[in-house]
Amino acid sequence: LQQKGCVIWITGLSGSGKSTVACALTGALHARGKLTYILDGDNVRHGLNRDLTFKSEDRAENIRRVGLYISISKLYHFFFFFFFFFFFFFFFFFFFSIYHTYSHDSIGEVAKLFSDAGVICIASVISPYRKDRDTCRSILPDGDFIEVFMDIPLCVCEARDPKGLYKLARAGKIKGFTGIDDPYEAPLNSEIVLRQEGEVCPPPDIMAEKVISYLEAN
Ligand code: GGZ
Repeated sequence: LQQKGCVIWITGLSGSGKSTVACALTGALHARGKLTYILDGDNVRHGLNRDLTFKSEDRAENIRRVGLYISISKLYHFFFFFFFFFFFFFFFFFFFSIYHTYSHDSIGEVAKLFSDAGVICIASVISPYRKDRDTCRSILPDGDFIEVFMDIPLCVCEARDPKGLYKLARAGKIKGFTGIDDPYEAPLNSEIVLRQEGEVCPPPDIMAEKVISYLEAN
């Protein structure tokens, strides 16, 4: 079984549905026998990037690390995935413990272990700054970075407000919240734009199918 790895980078405001689409997409890809891995901003920030805040330099570092982490996911042969899988966990925890003590470079060391992995990696991160997204694009071979823009208006995201964060941001209890008092630089040339149709947002599985159609066509 072979598959080619790539990165599906889902960017958009908090509450735009990035994680939901990532889950729907991963389900649809699994149903087609594909191997995927989700890197969700909110989750990564509880682990790998728990030392980072939402200041612009930390957001850049958050994206850089996710991008690095992704660049390691290029296993072209499924067989090798299983081979590296066990070594990954061993080396990941080993290097990651050193990483915390010494420097960011150890992540790059772990990255090497994965450099030939062929996983379809789905990153669902706000990634509000264009230059940070472009940096991630630049470290991958042409065509392997597929940017998906969740083009959902701020007012819709704010009305959803699933975690009540917009409310806190409006009340000044969260500073530097994307879309409120911190910018979101919308992509200019995303491979895929997912948006509302009129007043209605398509269901996540329909959005996921749009991404899959792109993958099949490309
Ligand atoms: C934006 C914030 C903030 C601020 C906490 N600004 O939608 P969520 O709630 O569940 O997931 C968001 C998550 C943002 O993590 P990312 O790694 O995707 O952000 S970035 O790409 O900008 O580094 C959001 C919550 O954390 N959250 N404070 N100030 N989102």
